[in-house]
Amino acid sequence: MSSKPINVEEIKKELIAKMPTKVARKRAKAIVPGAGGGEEIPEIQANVRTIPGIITQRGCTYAGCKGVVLGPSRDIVNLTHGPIGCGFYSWLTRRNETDAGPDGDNFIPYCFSTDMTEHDIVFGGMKKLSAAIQEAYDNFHPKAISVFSTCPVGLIGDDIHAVARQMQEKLGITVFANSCEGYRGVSQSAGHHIANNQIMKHIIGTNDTPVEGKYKINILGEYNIGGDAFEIERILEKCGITLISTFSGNSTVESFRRAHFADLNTVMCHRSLNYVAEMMETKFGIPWIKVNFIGAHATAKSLRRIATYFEDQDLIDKVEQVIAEEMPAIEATIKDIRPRTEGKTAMMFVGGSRAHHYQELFGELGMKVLCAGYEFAHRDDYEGRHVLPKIKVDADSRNIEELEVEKDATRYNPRKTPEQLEALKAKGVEVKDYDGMIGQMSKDALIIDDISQYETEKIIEIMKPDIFCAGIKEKYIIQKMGMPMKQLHNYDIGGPYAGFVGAVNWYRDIDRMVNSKIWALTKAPWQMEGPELEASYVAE
Ligand code: CFM
Repeated sequence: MSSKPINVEEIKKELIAKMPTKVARKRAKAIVPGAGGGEEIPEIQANVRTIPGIITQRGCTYAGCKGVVLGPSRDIVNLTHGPIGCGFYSWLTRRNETDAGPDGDNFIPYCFSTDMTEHDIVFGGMKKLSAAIQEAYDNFHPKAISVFSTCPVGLIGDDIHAVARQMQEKLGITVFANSCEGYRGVSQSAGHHIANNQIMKHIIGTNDTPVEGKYKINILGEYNIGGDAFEIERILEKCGITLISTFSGNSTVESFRRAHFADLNTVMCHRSLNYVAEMMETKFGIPWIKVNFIGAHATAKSLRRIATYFEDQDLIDKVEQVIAEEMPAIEATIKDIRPRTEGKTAMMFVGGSRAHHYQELFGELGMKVLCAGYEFAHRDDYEGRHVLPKIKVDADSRNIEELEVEKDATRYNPRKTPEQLEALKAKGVEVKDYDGMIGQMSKDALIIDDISQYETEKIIEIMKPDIFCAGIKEKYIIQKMGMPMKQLHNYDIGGPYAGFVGAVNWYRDIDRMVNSKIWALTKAPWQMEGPELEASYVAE
């Protein structure tokens, strides 16, 4: 447990001290202190290219488009146009759970790929793509097929959109393509934007069969990792709130088509889905609010915000009743566990929203987050959305299409008047806003964007947290340093961690991890005394 006073400026200096001058200058811009005490929020460098040669945590644009946003939909055939590795390594690795539902459609267990080879690179892969779409259709009769391009497809120039159009005409189902070559943006974040654009263009609002329900919402940016969305669904159902669609954990194409009937969009992961929230507001008049179902108190707060938005006493009462029912189990677990976790410290470097969301859960255990950062978030996820007008649009961002969305001629229906929105703001329900992470971290905490492997090792050495949260690429290096490591992308084998049930799971898992003595006992072979292990091959 680190109890010495933390001088963040000194730590920052030490972190970059050994870097070449130019690299150190660039990295310094991505490392800032927190501003949770009302200090001025510092500007952080984010969403810019990783310096070549640095080992980054980031993934590619294809990963963000196929793996993250569209992949978790259960009844769209998501077809990778590319070499088999791209499809294979993005297959079943994200723990986005699904439940086939009454219709029985669930294509998640399948890996769809055109298996591009050298021959296709030389002669073009469009025929192969048409054949693959046809084959997928013949075998599964899906309601929609979505195609994803990989790096070589962009390089040879296959017109995947033309193929999608032809096949849509031929098959009479929705077929669309995503130009999400891995190199197209600086990270997976670009892929989110591309997927959002295509969902907006091709699916949302294409079925006008009304949805029944008094309080109708969508959840944007919830991917059902480890069953998180199932727990959120349980709670919403208990409150009597109708969830039309979740973008995109365990989602169906039909739920997307009718998403425009929601009276409120709730945004979980601001980074990956804020584009859809904005576009749906412009097109259909549906306001959005930021929610966080990670943490018991955060969940309660989010439910109260939803109820306040609907301005309906029945719903407000029902939500209070549900919170009152769920909280005793939370409080009992915290009472048992907190004495063992109080004062312990953590670090989190993950994605574009969890490094922020999970701070609530650590707070509930009395733990302090010493240091946190995103892999690929933008400045608004760090500094808050008020910074949006100041963000410079660079060449890499310009490379991603900005959809021009207009009010829908027949479906636009503003759910709230500007006066009602103002009144909600006075009640603490900020519509279309997100404060970001920096303003919620203390001034003796550090925020680091796109942390490198070197900086990871260094910051652990300097600050010695009790637990480190990141992903599979970091896991074993950190464990070898004698530190418990929690994967916050796939939750290892744990979860759900969302909602009330999830919070209890989290308290228990973190308790076990930070209080286990095993990590302090691990030593590399060369640190151990005694004879080295020897082995030899025995041939029969
Ligand atoms: Fe949003 Fe995600 Fe995240 Fe993300 Fe991701 Fe993920 Fe993530 Mo891994 S959509 S930004 S691209 S919350 S896959 S479910 S855990 S990096 S923090």
